[in-house]
Amino acid sequence: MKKIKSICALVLLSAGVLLFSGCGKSNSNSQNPTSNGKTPSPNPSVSIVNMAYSPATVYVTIGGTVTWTNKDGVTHTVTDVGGSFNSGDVPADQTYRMTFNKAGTYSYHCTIHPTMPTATVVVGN
Ligand SMILES: [Cu+2]
Repeated sequence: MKKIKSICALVLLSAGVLLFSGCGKSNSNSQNPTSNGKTPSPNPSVSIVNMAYSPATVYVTIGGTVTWTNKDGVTHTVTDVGGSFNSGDVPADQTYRMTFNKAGTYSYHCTIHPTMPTATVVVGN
């Protein structure tokens, strides 16, 4: 009788562990929908070079700061398409910093050069 009880306990325990690990998996997916497998950094950098933002997508933690450095010989801007931020003119060799306190995906572009590809900041922990 004692043996049967302990086997039952073992079976219940294993079922519990299986259920728990299953939950953990789906939780981590839903809690981290923005990073797409990328680890967000608290202080990622973007170069503006050859008329493009590189990398085209950066992943930043909530409360983190992105630094853009203009490595082209001409002035660019870092301008959110949705209007959340705008660097104004960033001349050659100058930097622009923006701190992101709200999770989300921000598309930005250069208002001086409409042909430059739009780039993205993904904010999430
Ligand atoms: Cu530009």
